[in-house]
Amino acid sequence: MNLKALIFDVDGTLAETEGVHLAAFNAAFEDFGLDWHWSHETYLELLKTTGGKERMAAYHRQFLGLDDEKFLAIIPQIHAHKTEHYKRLIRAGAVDLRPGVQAVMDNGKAAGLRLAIATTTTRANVEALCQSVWGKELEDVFELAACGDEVAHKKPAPDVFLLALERLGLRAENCLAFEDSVNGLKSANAAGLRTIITPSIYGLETEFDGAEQVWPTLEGFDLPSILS
Ligand code: XBP
Ligand code: MG
Repeated sequence: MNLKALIFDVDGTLAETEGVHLAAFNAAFEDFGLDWHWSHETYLELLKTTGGKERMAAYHRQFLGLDDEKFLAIIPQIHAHKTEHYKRLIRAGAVDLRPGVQAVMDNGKAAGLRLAIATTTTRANVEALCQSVWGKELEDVFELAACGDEVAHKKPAPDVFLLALERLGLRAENCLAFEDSVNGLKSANAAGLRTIITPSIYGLETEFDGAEQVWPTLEGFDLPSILS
């Protein structure tokens, strides 16, 4: 494999951020006086819908059986509040990198590989994570990022990985993806990428058909074995 770049998912892969997303959603619901409070169990089910705005619409329609166009129209405003809460919590140090992630990034860079992001979340959230974890700007840690609202179709569609490949100017066979969920695996595979899976504690999935390798964390993953 003539590897040239590593493309990382963010939520659940770089760090276990979904607990912070959940807290941010519930804080935003309070801001808007909604009698919504998502439990951990409800959120595990809701995570099957990627994208925070899409997730709130899914809760409204599928969980509450409603279809109120006036409410659906204010979801972007609720999501903007949610993002501000998320950034505040991340900046306060809510998460650390998952085990082994920094070593894979360091080994990749030492081997001359380019590092990129392909995520469903917002660029602002990735920027907050980079500041919190590395004290740096996003582009000082990763060469580039492809983020949720930049593409028409979120994961499991391939769009965001295809955008990352386009911006890198690389072919899928020269890149390796890192993901935590079946939606992410499907997205990366559909874009033609071999994918290393490290399941998130917020995932219900146990089967990852199509994964190149599945590891509990990246501590066990041996990048040189892929480089050879
Ligand atoms: C996981 C997602 C995101 C987050 C919430 O993204 O599906 O929607 O759960 O973030 P990733 P937003 O591809 O990084 O695993 O509210 O910003 O969507
Ligand atoms: Mg993820």
